[in-house]
Amino acid sequence: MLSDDLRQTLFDLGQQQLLAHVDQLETSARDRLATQLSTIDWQQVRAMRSLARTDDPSAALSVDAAWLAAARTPAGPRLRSGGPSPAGKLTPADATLRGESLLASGGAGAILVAGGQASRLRCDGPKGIYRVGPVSNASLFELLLGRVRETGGRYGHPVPLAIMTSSATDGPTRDYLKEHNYFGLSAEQVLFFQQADLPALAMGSLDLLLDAPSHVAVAPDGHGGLLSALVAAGGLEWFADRGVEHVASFQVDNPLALPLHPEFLGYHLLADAEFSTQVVEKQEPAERVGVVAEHNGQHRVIEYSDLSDERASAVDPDGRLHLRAGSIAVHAFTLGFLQRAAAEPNSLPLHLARKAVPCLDATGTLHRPAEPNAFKFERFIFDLMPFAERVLTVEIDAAEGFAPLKNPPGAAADAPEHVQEAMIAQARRRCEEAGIDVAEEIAVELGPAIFDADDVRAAAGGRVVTTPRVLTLPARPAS
Ligand code: UD2
Repeated sequence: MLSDDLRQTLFDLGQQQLLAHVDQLETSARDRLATQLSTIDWQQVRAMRSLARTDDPSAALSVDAAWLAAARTPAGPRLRSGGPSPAGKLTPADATLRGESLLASGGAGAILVAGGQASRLRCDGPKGIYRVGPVSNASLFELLLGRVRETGGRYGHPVPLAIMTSSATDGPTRDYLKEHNYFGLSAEQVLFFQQADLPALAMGSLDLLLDAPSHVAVAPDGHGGLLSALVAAGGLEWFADRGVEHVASFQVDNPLALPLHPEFLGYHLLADAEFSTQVVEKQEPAERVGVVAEHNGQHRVIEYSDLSDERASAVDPDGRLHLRAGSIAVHAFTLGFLQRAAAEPNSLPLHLARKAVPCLDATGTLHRPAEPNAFKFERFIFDLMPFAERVLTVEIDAAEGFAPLKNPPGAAADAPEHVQEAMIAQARRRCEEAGIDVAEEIAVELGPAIFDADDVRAAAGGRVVTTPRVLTLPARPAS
């Protein structure tokens, strides 16, 4: 039922076009539309319209030009080499010990950001069900959940995992993971929570759009939506009840992600950081990763689309990019920081992007525009950085921890074949380090239980690998 209040709100905002087809709808469709309209935060829509009126992509940044001009790449330790941090020089051995004891005590949890669909890969459904294992043909979910499971097994304590879905991926993700028994995680170890949607606004009129007679065109509210969605689902208490004090978040599109790497977690602990983040050295100005920048003790991620060409291409005297700490969206937070940030009303500003959004015209015909016709709005979790007391960047080797799957087969970059090459190359390096010969052109893949050279040797079961193999060990039971 469309309430009088709702009709009045639509009238006040000049949005009666959303009811253009309501008289032709069956009761159930009309109810669906009424329910969707009643969940829209109209106060927020007003704020979105003001932001869109400025049409300034950097409006959300609230970084003044002087800050950005003075900003530099923060110094931080590098995985396997140690280095500087707010706590002084850190060694890999110290960090690893600290991280291992956190994992062994059950103090670490994880958040998998999986609200995205596989549409850019030209597939239906959640991105996490896309199969990318070069030998195993395992899906992203299987690879990533397998690693969480085995990390728990290795350190003797299951790692609680919260999985963020969106309206488009929630049902299929739950069904898929249930059908596969959560890839060996226990059902109690997994919490699903769904991020919110935000309506798109037509460029020009700033009106909301319908993409069906009974449905307003909406899109997920960005990975920054994880904070409010996690709070709404009781996720902070869920982690706290399980003894978690630090959570690491990672994206479903990166099968090499190392959110629970003990050395990473150890640096985070030793630096007493509230927010730690993994970075890879950005080599080319055009690479599509945000950069972590620091000035006057404040850290921020500047998204690639918000960085001017001039600033993105500035180089240091040694020829490296001046802003080169490429953000790969693997973060560690203290639970206390997330609790504090959740109480801060404006901690996550809206960013806007121009997108081509399918919509109905006045006659009710669906159009699929080729060019951007609307603004979409998102929040970015890394915007919490300026609120953290201590931020640490930990540099990792991209070949070891970053192989994002963004584009369909055949694309120039970040396509499944590139991800598979990266996984095979990593497995071949691990074999070489363990003294195992892998025949030329043979594809090998590391199973989720392979952590070190001893594991590689045990899994290989000999000195030479001559046929394509997934190097596996029997699953370790989490105690
Ligand atoms: C993101 C980062 C970029 C870099 C890159 C690394 C942002 C804004 N940009 O770029 O700086 O770190 O990733 O791969 O973070 N997702 C959701 N809900 C949403 C939006 C995204 O769950 O509302 C998930 C999505 O499933 C995917 C991930 O977040 O796994 C990244 O999303 P994307 O592919 O849109 O981000 P991209 O490549 O523009």
